[in-house]
Amino acid sequence: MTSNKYINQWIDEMAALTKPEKIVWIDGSEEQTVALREEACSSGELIRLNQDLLPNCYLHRTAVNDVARVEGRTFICTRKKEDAGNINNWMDPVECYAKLKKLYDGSMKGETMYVIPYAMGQVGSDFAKYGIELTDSIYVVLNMLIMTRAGRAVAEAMPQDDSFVKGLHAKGTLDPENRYICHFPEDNTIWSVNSAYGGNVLLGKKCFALRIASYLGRKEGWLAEHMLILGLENPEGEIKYISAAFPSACGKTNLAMLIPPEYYKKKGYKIWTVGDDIAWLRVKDGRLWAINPENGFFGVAPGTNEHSNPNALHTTERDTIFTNVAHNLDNNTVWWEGLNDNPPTNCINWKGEKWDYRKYDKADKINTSAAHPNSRFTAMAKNCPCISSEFDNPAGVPISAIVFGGRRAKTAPLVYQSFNWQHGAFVGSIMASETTAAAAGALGVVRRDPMAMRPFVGYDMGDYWAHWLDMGKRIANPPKIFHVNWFRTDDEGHFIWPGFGDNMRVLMWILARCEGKVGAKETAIGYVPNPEDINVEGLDISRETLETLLSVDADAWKEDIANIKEFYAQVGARVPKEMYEELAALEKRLG
Ligand code: OXD
Ligand code: MN
Repeated sequence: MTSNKYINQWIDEMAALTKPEKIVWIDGSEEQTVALREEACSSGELIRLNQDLLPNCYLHRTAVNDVARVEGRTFICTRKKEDAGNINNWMDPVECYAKLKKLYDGSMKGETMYVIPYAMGQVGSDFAKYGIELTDSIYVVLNMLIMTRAGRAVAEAMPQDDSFVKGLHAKGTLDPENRYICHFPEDNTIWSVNSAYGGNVLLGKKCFALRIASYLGRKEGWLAEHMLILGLENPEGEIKYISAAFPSACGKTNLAMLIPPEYYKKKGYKIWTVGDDIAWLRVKDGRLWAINPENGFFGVAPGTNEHSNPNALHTTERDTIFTNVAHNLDNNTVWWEGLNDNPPTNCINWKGEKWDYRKYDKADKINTSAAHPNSRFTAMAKNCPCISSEFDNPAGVPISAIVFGGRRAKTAPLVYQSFNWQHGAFVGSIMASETTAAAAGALGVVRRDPMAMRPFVGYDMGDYWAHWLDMGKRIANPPKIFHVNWFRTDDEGHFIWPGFGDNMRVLMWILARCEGKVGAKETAIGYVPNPEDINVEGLDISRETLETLLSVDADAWKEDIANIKEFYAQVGARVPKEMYEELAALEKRLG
């Protein structure tokens, strides 16, 4: 499909290693895609769902021990260890290639190796980057056809050089002890073996669009971030764009697809989704412009419902691959916890076993829930009812505000604004959140997750912060930087902010601040809204609760500072001095 000698030579080498029976190029045609779906349904890899209720929708189950990203088995393989930094796992590239070659050797014997040419970003745009994923999994092919722009047109548009990102995936034996997700940023290469879970094997997403792209972004002067992008349209038809970084499974998809509260809806306000997970940001005409390099959504299913995110729900009603959700045998559809209050009685759970809803125990979700807590939908952006008209615009959208956020029961107020870009980058660097099911490991533990990029920076974290500081110097009109926390609780652990659509009230304050239309209270941590400036019309919330939501507890912050210092020490020698200056200034302001 290509005359690019670098691509053909690399495919030959990888085929000599993995020894597939045949090699098939993915052309992106409907005919080939239909045939692959057929094959996956015959082998049991996919289950065809009720085509009247869920046209062109399928269900897939991964192995029980292969249901989330595995950060402990994810490596950045730079020649010098210090270039990967202390936060990433590191392996010497020579050692890593040798180790993984043994695992790949003959791993595709008797199987087909699929060659997927794909683009992150609009083909032909300044932002676009190209990759090829080789895989022995039809599930991966069908997901990549949703999540990226893939096929013949991309192969033909790829430059005639070796700048493409070389991705090799083999299911192998799915042995968790030999599972590796390895990145070689100096070689534009990604090797993934012994997994079939999306975040580990859809190589265009986390591996390329964040880890490799963040490395390229530093080299080339742009940013690859774990951010949603949304447009907020006012009744005059003017649209302002916001990008926001929250850790995995903290509601990026919900915020990106938010439905405005009645009060704003009636006035004509609208939200448009440009992206729900990844933003690539470049400086142009003195502003920061963003694209979503993806073509679909790989969203968390549990909790998605008609109230929390009707737009996501409707996006998944056609052309969707569901992974590890429950199978309702009564009507051959899908179900997950939080979809509605009617758990199916004739149901197969995410493990493929008969499921009894009466045994569900919130304290042991993994073993008793119908859907895995990290079960997913892979759905097409173009099917989203609120997809932005700018989604496909190769120029991207200009960003007015950058929002950081985490899941914090205490400490962080509902919203605050940083004093300037440098302070904003500092606010990003000290982000923290309680862990979720998107990554393997303990849940609900507070961990520092700078810019929501802890698992995704393809180089040293200190260098990454320095790159943020540099970027700020290059933008004449930089976006204002904010921090939000939708997850504050009372002493009994109940959320005190309604969240979901009502988060729009906070976005309105953020945009009003960007336009200099509203005041704020200056506190030790930044500018916090005066309670009367958050519009709560139609909300049942007391003034006292609002004051609690906006309060800054100096003692809690002082405790946090000790933890931040430990984290900075762990990041190590390359933490920019500006970050330490900001930390010292914060400490001083707290008194
Ligand atoms: C994701 C994640 O899948 O962050 O987006 O884990
Ligand atoms: Mn994500």
